[in-house]
Amino acid sequence: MFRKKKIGVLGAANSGKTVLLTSLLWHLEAFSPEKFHVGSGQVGINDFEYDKKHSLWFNYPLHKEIFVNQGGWPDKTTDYAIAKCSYRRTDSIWQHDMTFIDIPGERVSDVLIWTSENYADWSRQLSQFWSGNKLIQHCMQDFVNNLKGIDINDSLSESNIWDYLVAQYKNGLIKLGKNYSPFITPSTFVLTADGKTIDENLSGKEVEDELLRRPIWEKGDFFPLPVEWKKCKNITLNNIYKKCKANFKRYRKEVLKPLYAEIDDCDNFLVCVDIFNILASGPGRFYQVRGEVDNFFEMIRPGRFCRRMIDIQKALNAIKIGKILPNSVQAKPPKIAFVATKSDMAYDSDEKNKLLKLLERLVHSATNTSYVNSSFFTCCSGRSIIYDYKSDKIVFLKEVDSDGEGSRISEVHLPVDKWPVLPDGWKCESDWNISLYREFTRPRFPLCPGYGEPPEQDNLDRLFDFITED
Ligand SMILES: Nc1nc2c(ncn2[C@@H]2O[C@H](COP(=O)(O)OP(=O)(O)OP(=O)(O)O)[C@@H](O)[C@H]2O)c(=O)[nH]1
Ligand SMILES: [Mg+2]
Repeated sequence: MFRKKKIGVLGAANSGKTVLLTSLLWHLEAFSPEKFHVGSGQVGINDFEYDKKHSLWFNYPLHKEIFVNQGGWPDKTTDYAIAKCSYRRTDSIWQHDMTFIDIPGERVSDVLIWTSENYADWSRQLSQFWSGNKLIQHCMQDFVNNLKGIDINDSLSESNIWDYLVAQYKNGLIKLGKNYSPFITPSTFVLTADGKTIDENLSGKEVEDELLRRPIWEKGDFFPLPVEWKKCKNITLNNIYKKCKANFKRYRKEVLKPLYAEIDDCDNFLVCVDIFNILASGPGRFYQVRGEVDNFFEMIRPGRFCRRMIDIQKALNAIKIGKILPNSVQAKPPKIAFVATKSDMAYDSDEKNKLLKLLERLVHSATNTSYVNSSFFTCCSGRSIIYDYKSDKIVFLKEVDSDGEGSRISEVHLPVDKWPVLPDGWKCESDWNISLYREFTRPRFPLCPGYGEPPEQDNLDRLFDFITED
């Protein structure tokens, strides 16, 4: 007898999804009641098994090995991956079968392509989104102006106009990237369908040149266009519209469908948000994450039929009949755990409270429905800093030297007043000083507790309880 659940792990690139999933699986596998409290704290986890049969299985053993043998973090995710495991709990007779879906964060920016009704709807919604924020609008302004300024009586050929618009759209996306707002869609511009990212060793100008050389999507570029182009009498504009529309449809089917079909099929979701990175990036990133959460919420909001079922279930629960129905026929709203990741960087309980408030305020508009069961968490999946109360210093590891025989790592003790303090709320655009938060985004090493032991976690166990319990 078993219970099954499928959980989508979502969030922007670098938000901490893969580390969270790796740490969670590891704590289940090497379960220790002192390090991972399940349920009341008395519950044990046994018989953990990891299933590698799926062709796109999540390479948990490799991620773990990087922690253990290299003292590093897992690699960036370049394609979606499926983590299937089973275990038993000492407080239950069931075998629990859990499936987690890890995705490359870049694809989250494509949620609007997936959720919009068609190409025209996507074009309309995307330009609406751009106009909602000054910075984003500024980045895309040249592209938008050039669309309006295209002279249909000009002698430019269709392919000239096409190339011109592709270049303009790419320039806009590059500007977004430069302004820390990677709302880059179609996302294949920065992470190709076969998983190629931009070479990390390239510098600013080289990255830009490399991006300008790349297509938006290898199989056919597309970008949003005004719906008037569809109906207009000019055959050139009409053809360009048709071409974008056809490529949009194909992109949905070939790039997004496999991944989003998995997400559509999930019971519950973890949405990872890196608040530290948003603070260090500024308003563009803030609006991007909020926009993506809103779009994603629209996607998982139960349809009208399911909402009615949930209402019936709630009425039955109110008269205490609902709970005696078999689990399989109970209609439940999907659960969403919004997670402020990397919470070790909020070094004490006051900072952690602020972190939670920032998360709640960021996603507030999306969570305002009783058809979704949402909850908020701060979580550390792999500690990389410690606050030493005695010396009032922040301690972390730093790579100091590479002498050909491997690198040496030393400890840094930073006075706590040199560590950024979280704000009490989100700043308006003019008061937002990103330089105050730069320290948060410096790469750091995980502090491995002991050879082969799972990384030190905080709240990952509470998160596990929420997302897996019925
Ligand atoms: N301090 C700290 N850093 C973390 C923690 N989790 C992740 N990180 C850092 O965040 C980086 C990105 O984490 P990943 O889990 O790879 O991010 P991701 O969301 O899977 O990113 P993509 O694969 O690009 O979508 C890691 O390389 C670490 O540097 C944490 O709990 N604490
Ligand atoms: Mg990842």
